[in-house]
Amino acid sequence: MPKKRETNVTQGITESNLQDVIKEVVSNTPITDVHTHLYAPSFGNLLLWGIDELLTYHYLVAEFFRTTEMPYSQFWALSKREQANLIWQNLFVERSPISEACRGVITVLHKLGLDTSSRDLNLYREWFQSQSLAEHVNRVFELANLKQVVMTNDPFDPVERDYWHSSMELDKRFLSSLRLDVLILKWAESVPMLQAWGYSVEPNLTEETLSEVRRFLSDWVQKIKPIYMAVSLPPSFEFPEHSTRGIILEQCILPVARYFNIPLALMIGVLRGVNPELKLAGDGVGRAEVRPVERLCEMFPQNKFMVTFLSRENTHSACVSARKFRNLMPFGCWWFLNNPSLIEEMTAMRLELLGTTFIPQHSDARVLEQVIYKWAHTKQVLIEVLKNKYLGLMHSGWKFTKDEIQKDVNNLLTNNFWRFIEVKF
Ligand code: HDL
Ligand code: ZN
Repeated sequence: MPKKRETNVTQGITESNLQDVIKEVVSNTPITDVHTHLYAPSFGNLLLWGIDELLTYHYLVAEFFRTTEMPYSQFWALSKREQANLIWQNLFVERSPISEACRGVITVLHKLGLDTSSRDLNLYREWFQSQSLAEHVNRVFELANLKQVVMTNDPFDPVERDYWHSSMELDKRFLSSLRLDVLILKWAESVPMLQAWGYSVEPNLTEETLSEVRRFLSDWVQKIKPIYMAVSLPPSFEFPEHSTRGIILEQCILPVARYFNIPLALMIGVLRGVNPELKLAGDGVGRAEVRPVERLCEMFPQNKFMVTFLSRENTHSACVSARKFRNLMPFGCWWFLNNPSLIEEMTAMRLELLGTTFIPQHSDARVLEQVIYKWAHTKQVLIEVLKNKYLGLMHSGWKFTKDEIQKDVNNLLTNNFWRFIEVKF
């Protein structure tokens, strides 16, 4: 008979203080933000920050155009400040800022200690302009309780490439990832660039070309030391597929990822340019198939796949697939799913099907201060969903400690990711 556990093992966790205990643990657990579009300060203007960048976030641009007949070209011809003024007027003054992207700006201003009741945009501008970037980055990381963020690094971006070829000192809180959308989805555009960089590739995927693409990937893995490689894929993604993307994925990306034991993050379901007039704000979503991901996991058991789908309809089958393959790590509530109502549904579903063995969220932040609201809003939901699960255990007589809650939350907010990075199947 197992020794009866001491009744004081719950260290006084009761139904009435459970929420407070979980709130304290979640609020105080440092986070690894596994996918962002932020850049370390050494990347200069590539790091976007401040109120005008927050207001011209492409999510808000899309919402702005629902409130105006203004021709797209007229808006795009304006300065960022003029665009921000219009967005502030239409979405924050003439209407309550209730959308997730609007409310996020208000959360950021409030958490930074600014008076949101003043609604004085120029006062906010003066405050941001008076900040030193180094101190501001520290303050933002502290407010969001971030340990590290993973950048999205594109070797085909001419501006970013130059930074990687300079002798810049990288802030250790900013980890790199190797983003390969151009290679896999725009092969024809990649060829001349690869040739200019000294890789003897040709449009046909000959053995020589595939070997040179592998050399290119290895060179960049050694140059930027990415924590993972990543590609975004359309809803039509199939695998195996006798196509340029299918062959480059199977013959180049997967072998190099295996050799360096780094995961491949698959971000599936984006329809690029549904409305090109909206530029970055013009992408849409489509329901994808999950079977191709299962085939990848089965055919390449030594590869590690982080996966996030853009369509809500894919969430459940992705959880079931993750139950079948330990080399599949679901992550985040991506983009159009990064809204409290959907974060709640997805996180409850994932906890019920996967326990604490997944990565519940990434911010996808493009502007530095967005990590403040994206994590604050997520943590509010995570606390509520976790409370319900622990309450269910409590009602069945299960005893647990604050340390055990802390271990679970450490796994969810950082350790699952790092264990997946380090594990070798
Ligand atoms: O492809 C991606 O990584 C997406 O996250 C896009 O960058 C998208 O524009 C975005 O910012 N979503 O939040
Ligand atoms: Zn992204």
